[in-house]
Amino acid sequence: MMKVSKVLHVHPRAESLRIREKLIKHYRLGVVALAGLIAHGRGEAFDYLIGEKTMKSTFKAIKAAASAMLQAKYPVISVNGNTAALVANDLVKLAEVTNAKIEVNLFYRSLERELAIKRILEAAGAREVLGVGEAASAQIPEVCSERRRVDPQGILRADVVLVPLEDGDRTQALRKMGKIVIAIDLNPLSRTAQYASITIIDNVIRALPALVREAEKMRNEETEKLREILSEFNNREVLANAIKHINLRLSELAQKGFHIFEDNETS
Ligand code: PTJ
Repeated sequence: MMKVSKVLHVHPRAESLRIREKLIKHYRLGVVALAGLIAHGRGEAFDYLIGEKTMKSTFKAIKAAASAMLQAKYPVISVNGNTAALVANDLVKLAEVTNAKIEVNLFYRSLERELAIKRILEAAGAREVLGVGEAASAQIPEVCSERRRVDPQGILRADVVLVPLEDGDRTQALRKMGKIVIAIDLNPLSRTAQYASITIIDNVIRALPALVREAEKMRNEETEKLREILSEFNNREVLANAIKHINLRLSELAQKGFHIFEDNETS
């Protein structure tokens, strides 16, 4: 049997396999939850439908998200297992550019996982990691999962919270608390995507670096300009455009018949 490392050089979907390997490795290291592997599979399915490229309408959401984070008085980035495994460096860079706090917040909470994620973030350059152990001493009302536990110096007092790979209940609860919630989720139909103030419908692998680039570009903009970007942003439109994009893409593919397997069939 061919070793995975060899397959990675020749496989047509090598990048996708590399990401899977990274998640499996981090599952074994106690960073990613077992359910995180399943959640990634759901994400991959939507990425296939989207075309594995950032959609035009998503760039609008990325711009609005950068503008919201740069305008925020107290922005916080919520980090879970999958995002720590996949984009730790970009999370730390984003925190630096937008002057945001980083907080570990898990659906499947355990002190071991919190510490493992903290170590990864620190290795990526984070100087402060909130929400670990006793530090997560506050609770978000109306959330029954472990995600309700937050740091009083972090998510509890934040005005803007970035939540990559979130669940719908907490997104809704954070909105009810008056916070601006920025979600990153490949599924435009998920409750998180629907409830967030700004939904970046994209793979965290692409969305995080794009968000860092946008924040770097915009960090010296006038506050007035940043406000204008945010006030003109319409999340309903972004969600509708993503669904239209999938719909159109599938219709075109259905008309053409086979697409990606064409070469294989003739060779
Ligand atoms: O690390 P923990 O303990 O917080 O647990 C993490 C998971 C992901 C298991 C937990 O947050 C969970 O159960 O999430 P859900 O409710 O399954 O939601 C995950 C969402 O993220 C789904 O809508 C997926 O489509 C989406 N998703 C998965 N992988 C990616 C993604 N979105 C963007 N980029 C991805 N790579």
